[in-house]
Amino acid sequence: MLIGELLLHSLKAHGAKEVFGIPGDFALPFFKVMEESGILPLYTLSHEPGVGFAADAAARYNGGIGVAAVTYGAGALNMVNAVACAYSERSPLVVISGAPGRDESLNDFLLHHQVKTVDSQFAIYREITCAQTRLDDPATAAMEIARVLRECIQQSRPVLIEIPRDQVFSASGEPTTLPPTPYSDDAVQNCASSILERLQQASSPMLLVGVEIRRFLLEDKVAELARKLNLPIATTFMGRGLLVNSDAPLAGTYIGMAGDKKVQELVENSDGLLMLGVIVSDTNFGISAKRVQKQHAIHAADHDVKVGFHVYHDIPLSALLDALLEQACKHPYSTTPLSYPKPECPGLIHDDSAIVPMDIAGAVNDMMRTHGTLPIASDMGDCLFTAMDMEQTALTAPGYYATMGFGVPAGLGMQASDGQRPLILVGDGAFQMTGMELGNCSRYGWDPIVLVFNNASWEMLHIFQPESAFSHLGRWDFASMASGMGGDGYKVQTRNELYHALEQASQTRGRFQLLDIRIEAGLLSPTLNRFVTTINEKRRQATQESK
Ligand code: S1T
Ligand code: MG
Repeated sequence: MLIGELLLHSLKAHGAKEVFGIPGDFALPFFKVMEESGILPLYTLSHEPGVGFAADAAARYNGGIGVAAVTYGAGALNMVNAVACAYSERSPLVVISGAPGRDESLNDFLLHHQVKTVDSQFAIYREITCAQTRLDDPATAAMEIARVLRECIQQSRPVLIEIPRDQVFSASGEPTTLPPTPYSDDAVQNCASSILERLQQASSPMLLVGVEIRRFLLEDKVAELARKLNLPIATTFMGRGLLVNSDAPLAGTYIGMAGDKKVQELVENSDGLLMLGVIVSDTNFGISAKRVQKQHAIHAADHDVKVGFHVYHDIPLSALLDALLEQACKHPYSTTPLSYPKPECPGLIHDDSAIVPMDIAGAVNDMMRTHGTLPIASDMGDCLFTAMDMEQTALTAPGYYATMGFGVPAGLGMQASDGQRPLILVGDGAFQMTGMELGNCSRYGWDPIVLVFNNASWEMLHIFQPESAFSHLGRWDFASMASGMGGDGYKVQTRNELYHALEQASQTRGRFQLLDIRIEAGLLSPTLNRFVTTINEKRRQATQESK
């Protein structure tokens, strides 16, 4: 088997369903193998950040690995931000990069796309991937690929595989997979029993869950644990959309002071809070990390479990859940089943008023109630905070790393990976970054519904520093751009227009539908409003304390 084919078969054996990419001369041979072998479908996009975001979102959405194939230097380095996002938000993204041929890199000529040395790209990627390899030896290629892909899956983080252009057609071994890294079952059992003991002693125990439970395909087990122990569950901001299709007692989304008051009280007053797969960060906790009662919190994430002052290392989350489920049967828990009513999701008032962000949530809720739920891909910006008032559905968003430019390509990645039409939420600033990727929809038959929150502003910056004029973006006519890119555009200025455009968009299949929703600058969603108030209050307190 050729190294190029070996790589594709290995990716497929590890769960990859497709490849997103942009070729270059260092990657042409590998792209030739991809196209001609048909082992995995290839979707080319327009700009490498979009390639990275699409592959990352496909992985997040399906709970498998995502693959981004790019050229050496200009390609791979153009994707650094997207890979960094995947690293920090624990998404298993495989980056395949072309590379100079083995012999080319030995002579003294500088090669195009080379930064400092031939290895500069590899060194840069070391910081944003959990494992790396260069396939420059056909004899070890199969094992090297297996080693790196195992790390990608186990750590749920990006990896880099460089394939020198003169090695793609070398003969190599057969694809292989490696068994999971061993761990101590005694440590897992011991950890599980001390967690259960703490939960049992607590008067108000509960679960707070984050993205790792999706990354490691553990949603069903978490739901079962919650039912067995009769514990309420809240998700984090990043984890919103988890467990929506389960019968677990979901209390809502925890975003500290920025979120629902009842959920906030439940989480912050819990004296036995089991956090599973949660990224503890400022955005994720609505700047309330300290409010979660640390001495009572049990935190399992990134292969570590903190129980009080004790830390267990090398505990895979899936093994921990198995042990918890097994031992939970022996513990007596209350049997009155908990249930939380689904929060009332507001609808849209139909009149000729100008639009505020909350109206968009209302219109989406009505649309989903009429036409069925769609998975959501959201960018960073008020669109993501507005999504907190939308019906709970699968949601993919950079809630922690907070990069812009994610939403549009993420939606395309989701539709490529399972065919379902997504709803894309994006601000005008973020649309300016990667919105052009929509031009690729017609080639592949993708037809997302795209809601552009067009407030003519980098509003999330403007609210923190209103005196600066540089946040005013001017009003772009995104609706008119749509037809040039093969979609349909709607300029939407009133609630009635919003309703009609969304109806029309829902009923039109086969072309992307873009609603250019005009919002007066300065109008925020209720969640972002609370988020900003909380941050400003914190800053004010910090300045007073330092005086
Ligand atoms: N560049 C990138 C790639 N990501 C970022 N998050 C930023 C810059 C900083 C930044 C924000 S929020 C924001 C910027 C520029 C403005 C977003 O504007 P828009 O998309 O129009 O949304 P909205 O008007 O709703 O704010 C981060 C979070 O600091
Ligand atoms: Mg904006």
